[in-house]
Amino acid sequence: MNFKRVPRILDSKELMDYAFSRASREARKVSAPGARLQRVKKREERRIIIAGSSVRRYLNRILMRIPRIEELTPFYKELIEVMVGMERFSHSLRSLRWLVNKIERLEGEYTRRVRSARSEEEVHSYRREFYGRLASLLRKIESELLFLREARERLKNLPSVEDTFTVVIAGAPNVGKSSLLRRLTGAEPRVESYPFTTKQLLLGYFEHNHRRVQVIDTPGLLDRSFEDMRREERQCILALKHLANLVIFLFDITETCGYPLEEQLHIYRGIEQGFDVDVIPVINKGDLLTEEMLREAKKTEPLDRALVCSAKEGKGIAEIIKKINKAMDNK
Ligand SMILES: Nc1nc2c(ncn2[C@@H]2O[C@H](COP(=O)(O)OP(=O)(O)OP(=O)(O)O)[C@@H](O)[C@H]2O)c(=O)[nH]1
Ligand SMILES: [Mg+2]
Repeated sequence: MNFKRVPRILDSKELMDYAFSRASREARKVSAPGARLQRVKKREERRIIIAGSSVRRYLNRILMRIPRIEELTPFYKELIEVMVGMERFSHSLRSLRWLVNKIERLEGEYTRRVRSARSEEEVHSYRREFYGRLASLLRKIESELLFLREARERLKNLPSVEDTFTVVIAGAPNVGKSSLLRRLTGAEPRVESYPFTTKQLLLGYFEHNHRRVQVIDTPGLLDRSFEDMRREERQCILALKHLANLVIFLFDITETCGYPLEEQLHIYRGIEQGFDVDVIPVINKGDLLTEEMLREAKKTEPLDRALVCSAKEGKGIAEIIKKINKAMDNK
C-alpha cells in the first residue's frame, strides 16, 4: 500500500500542454512520400494519435500506480475514508477510466475522418476539432484531477503497517508502553507518522511458529478518552481496531506515570468499548510494587485478572508473550 509511487498529478492545462507539445514534436518527424495531401494527412493523423495517447498513457500510469481499492485492508480503507472519502476517491478513478476509453474512441474516429478527407483544409479542421474535444474533456475532469492531486498529497504519508497478527499496546502516558514494546520485540521500533495528529506509531516484530507478530505502540493516541477527540481524529484512531487482533492495556498502579488509577481505568473502559478484540490488562512497574499495593489493586475489575510485569527488569514478559501466542493460535 503505497501512494508515493503515484506520479505527481497534472491539472488539465498542464496535461494539455504536455500532450500538444509532444504531438507537434513528433509530427514534425513524419516524412511520407507521395502527394502533398497524403503528407499532410499523415502528419495530422500522427498529431491526433500522439496527443490522445500521451494523455491516455499518463492517466493509465496514475491508475496503475494507485493502490487498488479492492485490495486495501480494512485499516487502510477506513483511513482513506476518513482522510479523503472513499466514494469520492472511487468516483475520481472511474472518471479517469471513462476518459481513457473516450479518448481512445475519439482518436479512432478522427483518424478515420482525416484519412478520408478530400482537402488539406478538411484535414486541418478535423485535427483542430479533435484538439478542441480533447481539451474540453480534460477540462471536464479538472476537478477530479485536482481532487486526486490533493488526495495523493494526503495519502502518501500513511503509516506502513503489515497485514499480519497485530498487538496494539495502549495505556496512559509514561506507563511503560515503549519499554514493553522493546522487551517484546527486541530491536528498536520503526516509527511511522499517524494521520491527523502529530503523533506516531512505533512498530516492532517478533515471530511465533514462523508467523510474524506485529506489535504497535500508540504514544499519545489511545491515552485520552474518545470524547476529547475531534471526529476525524477519533475515526482515524478507531481505524486501529481493524488492525488489532489483541490489545494489551498497560496500567501503572504506582501512579508514578502521573495519572491517577481512576483515570487509567476510564481510558481502559473506552478502549474496551471501542475495540472489538480482547483487551488484556497488564500491570507494569512490578519492581516498584509491594504485596499490599498489588492486593489492594486486585480488588478492582479488570485488575483482578491482570498480568504483572516489569518492563524495566524484563520480568513477566514471557507470560505476556505466552498470552499473545495463545491468542494467535486460537485465531
Ligand atoms: N520502575 C519501572 N519503571 C519503568 C518500567 N517501565 C517503564 N518504566 C519507566 O517509565 C518511564 C516511561 O516509560 P516509557 O516506556 O517511555 O513509557 P510510555 O508509556 O511509552 O510513555 P509515553 O510514550 O510517553 O506514553 C520511563 O522512565 C521508564 O524507564 C518498569 O517496569 N519499572
Ligand atoms: Mg512511549
